[in-house]
Amino acid sequence: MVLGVGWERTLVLVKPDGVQRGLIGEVVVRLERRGLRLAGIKLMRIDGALAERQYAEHVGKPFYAELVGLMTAAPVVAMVWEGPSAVALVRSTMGATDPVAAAPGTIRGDLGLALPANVVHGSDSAERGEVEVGLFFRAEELVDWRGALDGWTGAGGVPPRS
Ligand code: IDP
Ligand code: MG
Repeated sequence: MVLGVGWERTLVLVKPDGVQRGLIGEVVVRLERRGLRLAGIKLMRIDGALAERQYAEHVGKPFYAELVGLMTAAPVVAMVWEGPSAVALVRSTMGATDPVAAAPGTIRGDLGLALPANVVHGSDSAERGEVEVGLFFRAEELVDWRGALDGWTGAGGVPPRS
């Protein structure tokens, strides 16, 4: 897959609390409207081994068991979103980790109540995005396509004259 200059890929999860609360569409529509491009999506369960790899940086922290308990309690929707500065765009759309601190207008600030439940995950760097995409998706599960509106979002150079 060849990404444009400055393009990044990020793993987004609608977490089990978001799936159970019927918020899958709510998350997807907010990312679509930013102009990001969806490259892969699936409903799946996370087992203990995958949870440990996904959250390796948090092993040993006081909330780790609670976090893994949440992430394995019900299905998640795993997605790959790509675009220029995709990581930062997703992080700002999600809002701060703790719903109490997340600004209104963000997913967590509008829809979250209390940790560890905060509706959504997004990779925290482009490097981590590549790792996490590889944890959740095989290459053949990702689709390489062009958005018809990319010229109008700034994602694809100058738009055609109309
Ligand atoms: P992030 O999801 O915004 O990147 P991280 O610090 O990477 O936040 O934490 C991963 C996840 O662990 C959070 O999204 C949340 O579900 C959970 N978590 C983080 N800090 C706490 C806490 O203090 N108590 C309970 N759960 C937490
Ligand atoms: Mg994180």
